[in-house]
Amino acid sequence: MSHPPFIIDFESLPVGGELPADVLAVMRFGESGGIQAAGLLDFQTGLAALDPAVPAEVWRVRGPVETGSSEGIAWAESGPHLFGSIVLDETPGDDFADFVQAAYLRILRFLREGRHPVILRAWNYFPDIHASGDGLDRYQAFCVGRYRAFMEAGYQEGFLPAATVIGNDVPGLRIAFLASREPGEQIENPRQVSAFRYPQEYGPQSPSFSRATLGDGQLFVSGTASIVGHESLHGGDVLAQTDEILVNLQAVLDAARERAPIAARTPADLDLLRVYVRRPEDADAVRRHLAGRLGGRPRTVVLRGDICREELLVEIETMCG
Ligand code: 3EB
Repeated sequence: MSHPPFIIDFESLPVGGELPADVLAVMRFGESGGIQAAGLLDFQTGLAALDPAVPAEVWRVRGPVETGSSEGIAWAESGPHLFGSIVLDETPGDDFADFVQAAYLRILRFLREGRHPVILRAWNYFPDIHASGDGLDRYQAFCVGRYRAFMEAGYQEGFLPAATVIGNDVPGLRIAFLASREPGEQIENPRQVSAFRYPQEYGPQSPSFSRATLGDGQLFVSGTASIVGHESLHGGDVLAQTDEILVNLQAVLDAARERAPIAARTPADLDLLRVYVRRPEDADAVRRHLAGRLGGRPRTVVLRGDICREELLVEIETMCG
């Protein structure tokens, strides 16, 4: 495989400062969650980093980076990749499905007009994910809006991005995405029902994401939870859920390695894990558990976030070359 396109580090860049010229993306952790307070390319996740506090994930590239903003979307592009983000304030009374649909249509239209028309990977963060309105919780409404936008933009079931949807504790809908020139290859997990085929008991519109995408030699693995088939397992037991997730990550790596020469054979070979825990007090135990199972290799950031089903206490995502 060619050299990795991204060099990702946990760094503390000064907030509000000019970003170094080789930075493609910054995912800033912490609950300040300003509306792009630290500059357009500095994506504020609004998620607190726990055990220990990691200030930010910084993605650097080798080639030149061109940056700009249009229609509220901040973007940076380099070679085959465009990293973009948008933070939108909700107005009380907004229909959340409509709000999400409009946000995604804005992104998809922007991409269609440029050189990187396809989303490989998306991160979606917003507050009150379990709150209900009109019989749907906000995650279910999110799935309705996202689906409508994807269908309107011509995304088919076999070309869905890898994704994460996590609840945070700050206002605003925050979407970050990595787009590419060519569609990625969608990878599903044979242990899990594809999310876009989930039965209706989880919501009227099944979630439009793939378990992973392969694009430009990289594997982008979606937020992965303790779900087998379509059911949540090990309710209440965060460490058993963590172990089930490791089995799911192994299954996704196995499926991806049938299609491309991914370097990581097992989760222990991964370089970077992003872990979301519902309860801050679980952070330390989950981190120690992962270190025990995986050894010291994967650098791990543990973030406080709500996973989209209430019984799920932990979710893990990764990417690798
Ligand atoms: C799951 O597997 C857990 O709706 O985009 C994980 C990653 C989850 C992405 C999404 C949802 C999404 O169903 C939840």
